[in-house]
Amino acid sequence: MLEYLTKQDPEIAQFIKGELQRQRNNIELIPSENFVSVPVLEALGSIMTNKYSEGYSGKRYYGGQEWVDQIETMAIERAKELFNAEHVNVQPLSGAPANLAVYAALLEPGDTVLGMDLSHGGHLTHGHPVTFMAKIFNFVRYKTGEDGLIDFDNLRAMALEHKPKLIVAGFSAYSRDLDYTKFKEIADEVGALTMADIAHIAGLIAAGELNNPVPIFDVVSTTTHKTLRGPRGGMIMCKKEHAKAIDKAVFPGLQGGPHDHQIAALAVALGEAMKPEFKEYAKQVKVNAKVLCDELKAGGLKVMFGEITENHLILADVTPLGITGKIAQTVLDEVRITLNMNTIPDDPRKPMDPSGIRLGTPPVTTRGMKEPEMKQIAAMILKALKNHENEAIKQEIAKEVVELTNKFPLYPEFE
Ligand code: DSN
Repeated sequence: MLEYLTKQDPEIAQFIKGELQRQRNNIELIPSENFVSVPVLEALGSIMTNKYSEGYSGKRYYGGQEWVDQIETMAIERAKELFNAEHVNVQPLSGAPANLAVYAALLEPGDTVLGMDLSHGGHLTHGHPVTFMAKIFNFVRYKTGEDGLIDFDNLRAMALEHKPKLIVAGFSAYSRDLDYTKFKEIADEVGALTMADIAHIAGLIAAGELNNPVPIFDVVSTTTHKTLRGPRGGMIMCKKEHAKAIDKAVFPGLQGGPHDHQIAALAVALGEAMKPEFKEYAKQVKVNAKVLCDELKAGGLKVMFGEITENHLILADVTPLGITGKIAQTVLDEVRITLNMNTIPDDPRKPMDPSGIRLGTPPVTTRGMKEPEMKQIAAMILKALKNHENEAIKQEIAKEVVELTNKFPLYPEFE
């Protein structure tokens, strides 16, 4: 691996090799991460990075587009088929730019948007006050109820009161599936447009494992690198009537040249997502998450949102164990288990030292791990958290992690 880079720039090569070893020897549980295939890596690291191609297939501002056009068209066609979409734009550079493009396409400055509160599982780009978007648009945020489900009566009351131009459904830390028809009914009642952000769950939707908002909603945005297991990137799917506005918002509204290497890699990943193996993968992601969730709950963590997961992730309060999310993340880093600290709904603690942790199963499932490994991982997590000041026990767990990861080789193609 990295034959030429190692000769020319050994320091950078060494850092990349170090990261490969980290990925191999750690248990990766950050629910927004995954391990792409070697063919996806090949397309991503290809000469497609050299090309400029502002515009869209058949309508570009630069010459020499005969291969770029075919790649972008193929990515679009594959996405249309997978998600049952009328129109697809594969040029957004990632999830946040995709969401900004949707707002730019559908809204005027000052318009009101109803989105899910960040601490209840939403996302920064759905209107958190720290974002630039929140300066441009008037975001109002809805929450989940006591039962962990979205309180649709309250959502409807808020929609009637605030008269949003757009209602956003979607999340980055919510463990339940969504009933998109309910959002749509409320939006229709108040004359609002609908946007779903499926960044976390696109792969599970593509595989038919979760509800699909694409045929129902006006616009659906996503990243391409989470459960969809593609390169880092973004994608917008929409009804034909919004196609022109979305395309214009992405380019020339917000972006310049598309990242053609990224789009080529996305086309490869979408091709993989069409295969029966990917359906099996998505099913196992959910099964694994459920097992992990049940074991952590039995071990004393307070799982949010009705104490269950219906997708790939779990949000859990660790304070019942007498620790904070920050301590949990640090201790688990020490034993080679990687996840992230996270706020819980209406968290009394601050985001840099919150009450919870967020974890999920897409990467470990890609490695081939199944129910027995989830039980073992949950046991290791609980042991580490309950013995967070005991160095000897933490060392034992770190050793067990390496033994487990060695049984599920990652990128054996690379030395
Ligand atoms: N950073 C992504 C996540 O971890 O969920 C969302 O932006």
